[in-house]
Amino acid sequence: MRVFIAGVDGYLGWALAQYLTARGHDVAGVDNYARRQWVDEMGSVSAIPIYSMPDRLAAFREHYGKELLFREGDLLDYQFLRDFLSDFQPDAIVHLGEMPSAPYSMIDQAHSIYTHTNNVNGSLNVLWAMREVCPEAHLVKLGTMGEYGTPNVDIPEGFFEIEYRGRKDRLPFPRQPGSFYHLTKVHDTNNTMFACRIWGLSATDIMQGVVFGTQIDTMGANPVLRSRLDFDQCFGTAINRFACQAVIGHPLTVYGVGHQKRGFLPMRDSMQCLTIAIENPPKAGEYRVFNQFEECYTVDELAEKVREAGSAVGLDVDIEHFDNPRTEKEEHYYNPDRQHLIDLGYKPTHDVVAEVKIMLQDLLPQRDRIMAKREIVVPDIRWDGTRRRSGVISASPVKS
Ligand code: NAD
Ligand code: USQ
Repeated sequence: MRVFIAGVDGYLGWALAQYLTARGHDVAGVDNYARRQWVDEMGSVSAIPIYSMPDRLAAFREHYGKELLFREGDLLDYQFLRDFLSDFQPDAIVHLGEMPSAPYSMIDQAHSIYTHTNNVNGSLNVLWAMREVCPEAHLVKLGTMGEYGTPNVDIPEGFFEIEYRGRKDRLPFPRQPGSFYHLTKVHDTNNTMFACRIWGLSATDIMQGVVFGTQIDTMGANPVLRSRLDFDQCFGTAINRFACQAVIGHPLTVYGVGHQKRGFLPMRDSMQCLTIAIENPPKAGEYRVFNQFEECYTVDELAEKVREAGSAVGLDVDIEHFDNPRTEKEEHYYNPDRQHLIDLGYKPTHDVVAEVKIMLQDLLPQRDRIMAKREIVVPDIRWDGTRRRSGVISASPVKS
C-alpha cells in the first residue's frame, strides 16, 4: 500500500515509517520539525540522540533499500499539503502531525491557542485535501483515550446504544477530556465524523492510550534509525519519564495519590495496531473508532513495574508522590473496551516489565545526557495557569 504519514519525524511517525517499509509498503511523509522546537523550548533534549532528517533518510535508504519520500512542510500550508497528497496518491493517510502534550497546551493563553490552531486546523486541512485530491484514501487519525476522560461507567469504542424517554439510538459516547490538548482531539473527532458523513470519506479514529518504549525490532542497531525519547514535563509521557528518572537515580515522580488509571501500550504494540488498521480499511464512507491500548494500569502500578525492571538491571529505584500539577481525578472507575483491534488480530504484549528492561538498557548509556537536564524533571506547569514546582507529598514504602 501507499501510506502517507503526517508527523513522520516524531516519536511514533519515525518508527511507523520503518515498520511499514519493512512490511513492504511504500511510505511518504511530511513534518515541520515542530517537535524538535517544542522540546528545545522546554530546555530539554531527547534522551536517545536523534539525527537530522537528511541523515535519517540516508540511513533509512541503506537499511531498507528503499526511499522514504519526505517533504519538509506545515500541515497549515494547505497548498503544500494538497500538492503532496495529489502527487503521492496514498491508499492510507496516517495523521500523527499534531502537538501531543497536555501540559504544553495548559501553559498559558498563547500555548492553548497555538495547540488548537495547529491541531484542529491542520486536521481540517487533511480532510479538505483528501476530499479534493484523494477521496478514496483511508484516514487513520490519531485521537486519544483521553478524549473520553474518566466517566463512572464503562467506555465503549466511540459509540454506544442509548434509550432515552422511550426511544433508542446509537450515539457518540460523551467526551470529557482533561486538557486543551485533549479537547483538540475531540474537535478533530467531530470534524472527521462529519466529513465521513457528508463527503463519504473513510476514517479510523484511533483512541490511543499512553505509549512507552525506546525501540521496535526493525530499527536494528543503527543509532540513526532510533526514535526520539523525551522525559521533560511536557513531552515525556509517564513510563518514558519514569525510565529516564530511574537511570539517573531521580525518584519516580508519581503525581498525587497515583491511583489515576490510564490505558498504556508499548511502541511495538502501537505499530502493530496502526498497521492492522491500515491493512484492514473500513468500507467507503465509514467512520469507525478503535480504542488502542495494551492494558490499563494506575500510575502507582507502573512506577512499581519500573522499580522491578530497575532492580533486574542493578538500579535502586525510589518512588515519590508529588503534589499533582494537573486537575484530574486521582480515584476513579476506569473500564474501556478494546475489542475491535483484538478481533482483527492484535496480540497484546502483556509484559511491561520486560519492555521497561529493554528501555533501561537503551537509556543507561545516555545517563550523562539525561543527568545534565536533571533540574527540569519535576513539573511546574499547573492546570490553574500558574507556575509552581511540585513538592514531595509522600514517598512509597521501599519494597524489599
Ligand atoms: P510527536 O510530537 O513526536 O509527533 C508529531 C510530529 O508531527 C512531530 O514530529 C511534529 O514536528 C509534527 N507536526 C506537528 N504539527 C505539525 C504541522 N502543523 N505540520 C507538520 N508537522 C507537524 O508525537 P507522537 O508521540 O509521535 O504522537 C503522534 C500522534 O499520536 C499525536 O497526534 C498524538 O497526539 C497521538 N498520541 C500519542 C500518544 C503517545 O503516548 N505518544 C498517545 C496517544 C495519542
Ligand atoms: N503522571 C505522573 N507522573 C509523571 C507524568 C505523568 O503521575 O511524571 C500521570 C499524569 O498525572 C496522568 C498520567 O500519568 O494521570 C498520564 O500522563 P502522561 O503525561 O503520560 O499522559 P497524557 O498527559 O495523558 O498524554 C499522553 C500523550 C498524549 C496522549 C495521551 C493518551 O502525551 O499525546 O494523547 O498520553 S491518554 O492518556 O490516553 O489520553
